[in-house]
Amino acid sequence: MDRELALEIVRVTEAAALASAQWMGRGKKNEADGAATKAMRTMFDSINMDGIVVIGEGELDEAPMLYIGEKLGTGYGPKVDVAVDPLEGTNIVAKGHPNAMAIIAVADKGTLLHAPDMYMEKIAVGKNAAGKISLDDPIEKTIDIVAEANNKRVHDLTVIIQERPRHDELVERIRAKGARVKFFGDGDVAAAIATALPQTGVDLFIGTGGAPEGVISAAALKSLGGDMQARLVPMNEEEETRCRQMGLENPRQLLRLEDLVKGDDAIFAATGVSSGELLEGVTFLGGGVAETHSIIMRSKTRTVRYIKAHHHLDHKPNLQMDL
Ligand code: VTB
Ligand code: MG
Ligand code: MG
Repeated sequence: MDRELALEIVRVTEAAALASAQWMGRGKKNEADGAATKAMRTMFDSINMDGIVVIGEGELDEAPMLYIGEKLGTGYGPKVDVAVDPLEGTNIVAKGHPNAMAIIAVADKGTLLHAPDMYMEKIAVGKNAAGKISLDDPIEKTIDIVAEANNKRVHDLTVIIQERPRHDELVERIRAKGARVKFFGDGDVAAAIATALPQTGVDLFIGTGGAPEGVISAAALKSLGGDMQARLVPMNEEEETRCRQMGLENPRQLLRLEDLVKGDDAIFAATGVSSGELLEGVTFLGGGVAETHSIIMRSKTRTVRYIKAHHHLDHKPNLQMDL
């Protein structure tokens, strides 16, 4: 992949964030999601790459844009797999809550796991604990390993987990072990990434969330030197069949970071829609100007860039709101 691609990709997440932020607080999650998807789709057309969506907004028959299998880019340039979540946190935006982002991961063709839209168990840590964790370990053992790796007392360890009844037992065990639990409502990509950024104070991410978000998080963790493991959780026969159709012979196999994102050339870009763990959201500054905050990283060089941009919305006809 060309290194310029990373900076091109951030223009796409910026556009999606700007479009969906205009729907913040209006109680309309589908409109917020639709605006992000449309803006992302439009911007992709101008990028020199020969891309194919491997994680997207669904299949052709259910999603008009950014569906799995859709070709993206001009067709010239690097052959890449593209994973998108145009708006990670549609409910968040509808309600004006924190932590929504527009996200893309791009990697060499054939290197991103093709994950169906279903649940996935996940665990993520930063670089100190990389290579030391296993999803198969009991949570108590994992906490000891991460505490030692991060040179903290168990008492000071922060485990980030999505607030859902399915995690009740896990939460009880984490607290009984003596660690601290930080809940989030939606948006587990930001939560997984937080473990690899020491300034967040988050040490361990664990729990069951979306499989697409899992693969996207893995691209970021690879760039940050962190680690992640996962396991798909098929809920019925249909989901099992879908896993097999996507090339996973054993749908319940343990997926290591290398199984989620192969090789060492993945790009991750995200722009904040509402402020959260990782990024500030879109701010409308007045005078038709909006500020965005993005993060872009590439696993090959491990460079992490934060980009703050001012956009003059009246000069961007694509981003006018269709209210
Ligand atoms: C997660 C999270 C998403 O869905 O994947 C989660 O990253 C899955 O769990 O932001 P639920 O079905 O319980 O929500 C979201 O919260 C929403 O897409
Ligand atoms: Mg989404
Ligand atoms: Mg999502």
